[in-house]
Amino acid sequence: MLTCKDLMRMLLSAVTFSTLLASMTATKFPMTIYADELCYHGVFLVDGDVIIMVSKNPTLPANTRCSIQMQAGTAKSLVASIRSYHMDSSYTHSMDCQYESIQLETANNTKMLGPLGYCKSERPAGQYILGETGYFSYVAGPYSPLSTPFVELLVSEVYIKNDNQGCSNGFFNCDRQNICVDNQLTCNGYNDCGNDRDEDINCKLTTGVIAGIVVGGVIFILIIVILGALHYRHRKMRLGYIQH
Ligand SMILES: [Ca+2]
Repeated sequence: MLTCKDLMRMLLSAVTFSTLLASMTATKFPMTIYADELCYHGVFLVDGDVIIMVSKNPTLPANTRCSIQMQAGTAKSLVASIRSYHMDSSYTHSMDCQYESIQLETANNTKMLGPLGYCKSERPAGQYILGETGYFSYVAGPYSPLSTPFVELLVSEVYIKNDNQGCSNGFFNCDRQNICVDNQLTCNGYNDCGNDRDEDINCKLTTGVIAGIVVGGVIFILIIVILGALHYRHRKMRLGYIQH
């Protein structure tokens, strides 16, 4: 018959096993930073991935110019994509980008969003490979913008592998432009690969593992409760028998 010590041992084993599984599937979520809080204040190191927005303030003054430098780790590269985008001036001044614009730039001054920056009404599609160092900038012209643009930029630190080689240990193969992302960036809800592969294949497995842990945990607790109740009933009956 199971004793209390046996039950405690089983409980500890289950907790250890769950912790081990959780550590094996550790996921890293991006922090959000606001560009205007970092303008011209040096380099921002991207560790994993990060969400960059223009500002927390609902409105920005005219003649605002803000540029932030983003840096990947040694031998790594940065890739950037715009998840959400809305710029009021796009709808009121569609002639050019003199009133307001955003830009993504590489260290050798390649302007990813066009020579004059970007200010159209549609979200810029695609993912841009910036290299080890990249820049994000926001410019407002001589008129105050109606409201701060809603730009949600995802910047991910990746590693570009050689052709016909696999990714190094700890990295996930995006199957796109030789990009490998850290395993911790898979299944975090953010499209770091640029083709959603990091949010597709393994996530089903992770969801299954988590569901298995939850179901297993519930069954385990039920067994403990039932055994406890049976043990209590048996003891009570035994005491009653001795008293008679
Ligand atoms: Ca991801």
